[in-house]
Amino acid sequence: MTYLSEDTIAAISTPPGRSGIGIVRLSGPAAREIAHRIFRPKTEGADLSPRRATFGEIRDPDTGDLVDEAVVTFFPGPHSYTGEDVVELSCHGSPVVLRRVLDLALEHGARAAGPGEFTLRAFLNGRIDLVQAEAIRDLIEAQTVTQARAALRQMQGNLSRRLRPIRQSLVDAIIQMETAVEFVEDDVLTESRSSLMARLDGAIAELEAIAAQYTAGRIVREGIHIAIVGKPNVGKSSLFNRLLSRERAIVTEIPGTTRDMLIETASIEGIPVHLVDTAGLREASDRVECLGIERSREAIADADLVLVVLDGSQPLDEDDRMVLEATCSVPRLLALNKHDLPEGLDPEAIQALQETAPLCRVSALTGQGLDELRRQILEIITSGSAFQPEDVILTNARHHRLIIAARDAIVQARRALKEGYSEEVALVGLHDALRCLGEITGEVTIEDILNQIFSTFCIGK
Ligand SMILES: Nc1nc2c(ncn2[C@@H]2O[C@H](COP(=O)(O)OP(=O)(O)OP(=O)(O)O)[C@@H](O)[C@H]2O)c(=O)[nH]1
Ligand SMILES: [Mg+2]
Repeated sequence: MTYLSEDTIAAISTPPGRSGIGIVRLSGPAAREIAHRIFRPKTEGADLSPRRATFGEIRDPDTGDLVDEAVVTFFPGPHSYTGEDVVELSCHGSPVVLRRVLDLALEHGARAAGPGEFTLRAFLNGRIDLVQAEAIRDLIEAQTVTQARAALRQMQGNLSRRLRPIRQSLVDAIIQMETAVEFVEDDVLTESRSSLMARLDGAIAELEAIAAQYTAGRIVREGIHIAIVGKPNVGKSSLFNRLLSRERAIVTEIPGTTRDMLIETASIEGIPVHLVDTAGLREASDRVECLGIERSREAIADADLVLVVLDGSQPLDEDDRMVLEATCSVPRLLALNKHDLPEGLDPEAIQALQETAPLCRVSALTGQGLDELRRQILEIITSGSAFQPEDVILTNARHHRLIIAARDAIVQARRALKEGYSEEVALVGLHDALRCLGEITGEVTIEDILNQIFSTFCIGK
């Protein structure tokens, strides 16, 4: 598929702000011509030869003003990022210079690119499918190495490759059934009904296997929220700082130090963990403190996991019991903090606590027990399963929704066949499934089927 865009787009492709190098990118039929107008190679007679870096000057062709010195690379279509002619002008990374170069490109025939438009063109030109386009966005936005790797795997087409045989299998099933509908008298379907069922079962099983990965995939992509809660002064903010490895929150010996919620992201084994430090829970009369406590309760409700902090050097009191009560119905992990001090809880109390949730002894002051705490957090968020972030290919909610919809449609088609409904009913389901899978990668499915039907079957009428 080739999408012929008439206009040439231009944008600054590097982030706003100052840097060593900044890039203005052009894509479209006039990319090279525009570059020629505003850029002169330093070497006499040099030209923008494909995929070669050329050093020279960018000047305003109307006034002759020198704007910057730049290294320019020309990537002729179709073997470029967008599939069109692309020119990259690597300038000095000053926002003023880059804006000026972009303006020159716009004055000489380019149009300002919309968000994602380079990648959109790559998709329209068949350079990448939708999964890969989304993966490029995820890769750029990745906050941990694991996220970046998952995005990279998708960018290289791992999910699309895994879906391809399923789509093919559905297309085969549809062709088999369409033929049966055409030649009712031939009774084609009865013969091959069992092979058809086996095909559908295989597709259902494979889609379920991919969908099952989504829990891990979502964790890798979005991370999890952990609310750190407890009564005042037990060391929540100290633990928050420890897990972040920096002094982010204010810590004092005064109970009620933290008033507002603080959210920061740490990484545990490559999984982004959004930590929420909260105001200590207690019966408070101070208005500001009451508002903070209200937020702490909201944080408990919103969290994927609650880290309940208790002061291990003191016996439990009413406030601790209130905290334990407030978190009894959410996934939680108990941290018995201040383990550097003599233990103040009796063994029965600890035993009783352990029966309600996993418990970890830590010291935010010395860092003791922190590795074990991280390990336990990881175990809870991965539900104890052998979590292999390296294998994750399904991270995107849109893909997950479509895979489930495709699975459901095949299940329905299978039921219709089994219960003896006409083939047309089952065909509707299979076409639905195919459409869902096609939507994931952005491929047009009806054409696929038509092409295949006409190329592989000699109907002869
Ligand atoms: N000995 C010891 N002291 C600690 C430990 N963790 C925190 N503290 C001290 O306990 C006090 C309270 O710590 P914070 O981290 O501010 O406690 P918090 O739970 O955030 O308190 P609020 O924000 O008031 O709810 C400070 O004086 C800390 O230095 C620990 O592991 N051992
Ligand atoms: Mg605090």
